[in-house]
Amino acid sequence: MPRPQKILAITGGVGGAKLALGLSKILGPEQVLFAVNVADDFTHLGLHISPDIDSLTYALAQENNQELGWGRAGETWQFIDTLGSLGGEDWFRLGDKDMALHTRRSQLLGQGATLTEATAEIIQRMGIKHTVAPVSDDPIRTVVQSDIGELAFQHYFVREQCAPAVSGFRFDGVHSATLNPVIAAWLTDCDGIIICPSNPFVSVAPVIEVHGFLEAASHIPTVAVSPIVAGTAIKGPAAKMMQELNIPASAVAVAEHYQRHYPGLLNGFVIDESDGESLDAIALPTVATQSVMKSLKDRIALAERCLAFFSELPT
Ligand code: FO1
Repeated sequence: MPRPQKILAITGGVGGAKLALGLSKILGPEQVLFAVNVADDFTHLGLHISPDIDSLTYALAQENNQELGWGRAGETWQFIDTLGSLGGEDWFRLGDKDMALHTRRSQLLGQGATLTEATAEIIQRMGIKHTVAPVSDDPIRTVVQSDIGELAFQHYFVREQCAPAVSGFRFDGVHSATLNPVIAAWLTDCDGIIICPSNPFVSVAPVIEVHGFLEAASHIPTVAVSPIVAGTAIKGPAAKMMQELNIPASAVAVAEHYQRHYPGLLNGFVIDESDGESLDAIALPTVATQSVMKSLKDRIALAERCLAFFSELPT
């Protein structure tokens, strides 16, 4: 297959955003569009929070908080600490700078803007040239089924610190949500899809399960990057979730998950060089490369490797 000229990159949280930054450094806004999960979104303290859009926005602006692994760089916490001292909810740590973004987004939505429009306004103000497209403007919300009952995603992830054992997930609204027309239009003439190393169960699933996505993507070469490296997730609870779902926490099992649940979607799979011995166990064209991204150079190198991989895929 030829090296693609126009890419759709699917991203969830922080891991996906790292590769997205690498892609943004080698592909212009006409060459890559970012399709982002919105199922982690929730309304909190009266504000619309879109954690995965936020992670991507801060990553593309190179304003992400590297110490915390989420949120904005150079953050202060006066608001949330003061709120806590007044008896308010402070388990979801909203930094002072971050609060400005959520306030602005919520204001724009309140004035009638779509999430796509509100995101476009904010990222343009932050100097980002690429398009960050929520997979849908309609609400999609992940419900985590766990040993302590059903939990809204942020309640599971942040409030409960991913401690409950998961037994399944539900994406409320995913089947009635309309695929973002910006993404639908991009899919008509893009020639490659990269699924960034995001959690396949709770970050990628609620993107690709939006009505019309898989059909529109069916003719487009698609490559996924494993978020599981050497049996663990670089960030987040993917490996823990897999164990609780009785799936081995391995890159091989991630590939099998995609093949079983979305047959025909993947044309290629990217694993970390440390999992190189698994190459023969994956029933897809697979490449092993350095996929752990510590520096900007690593992010760009993985982006380059993913793009080059398309031309190694059988036609
Ligand atoms: N993650 C945390 O672990 N603790 C937090 O207090 C927290 C606050 C937060 C605020 C805004 C935002 O956009 C994201 C935030 N995150 C926090 C990260 C986020 O909830 C998760 O990383 C994603 O939902 C998983 O993709």
